[in-house]
Amino acid sequence: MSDDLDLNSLSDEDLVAQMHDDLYDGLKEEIEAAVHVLLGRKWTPYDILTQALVEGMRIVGVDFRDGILFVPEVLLSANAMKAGMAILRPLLAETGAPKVGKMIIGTVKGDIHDIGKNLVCMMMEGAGFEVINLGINNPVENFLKAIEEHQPDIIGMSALLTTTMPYMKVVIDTLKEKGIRNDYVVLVGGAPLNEAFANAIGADAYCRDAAVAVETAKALLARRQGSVQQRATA
Ligand code: B1M
Repeated sequence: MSDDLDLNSLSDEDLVAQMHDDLYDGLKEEIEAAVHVLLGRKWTPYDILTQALVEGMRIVGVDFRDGILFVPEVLLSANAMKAGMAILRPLLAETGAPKVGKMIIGTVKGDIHDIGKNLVCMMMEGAGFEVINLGINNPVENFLKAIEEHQPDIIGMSALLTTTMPYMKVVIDTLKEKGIRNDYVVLVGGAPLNEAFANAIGADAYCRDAAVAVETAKALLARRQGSVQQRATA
């Protein structure tokens, strides 16, 4: 972005296009400023997140795939994205709703992608879940430790690489070996996954995006609570 560009003078449409460019160029401060401008224009945090930030990152992803952008550039984009998300996080979490359940979530071993997972955390918090974010590159031991410490309702796993997604099965198989698999709802997500993969590894559901993760978590918890009540009254 040129130094003398006044973000306030841009229409919403041009500002969002400018944000896509700034995200592409990894301009953290410009992204932060633009997020504030859109908030000032009464955009919802969710619309800013999806239309400006996630869409901008999608464009980055296409050029990364096509060899036009490289890791150092994409890292700058990721930092700019995270800076925008940091402003929106408390706003999305500000629902004041009673906690509807607890989730631990982490990116699995060997994988350091965390933007999508962090987005899931934000949306789940916004929907009233308590979320314990285990970060990136988590071996099964980290999941087990967090389960013991936090007693969650839901275990979430994220993987963005075809080489790391099989590790999700290692985690689920370990839960099975310990006889605790059915004590939790297990949700998985990440760009290379699909429903068939989630079924094959024994997860409860594949979540295409953060909004689906929220809907799925609510639906599966409600079903689980329903069956517990049914057992209690039978
Ligand atoms: Co990476 N990378 N990357 N990368 N990177 C991908 C994933 C890739 C598809 C790019 C490409 O080639 N087109 C490709 C994977 C190919 C494959 O495996 N088939 C790839 C590669 C190859 C690599 C490296 C190997 C590159 C290299 O070193 N040569 C390397 C691996 C490092 C490692 O993990 N060991 C690498 C590194 C990096 C960076 C560090 C530079 C950076 C990550 C920075 C960070 O995350 N802090 C990076 C990025 C940014 C990407 C792309 C461009 C964008 C990912 C992203 O943030 N998307 C990505 C291309 C792409 O995906 N199109 C790519 C935006 C985000 C909002 O979407 O993560 O899909 P997403 O999350 C969504 C859903 O998937 C879902 O909800 C989210 C929100 O709606 N979801 C969940 C995700 N997790 C969930 C968990 C749930 C539920 C839903 O639990 C319940």
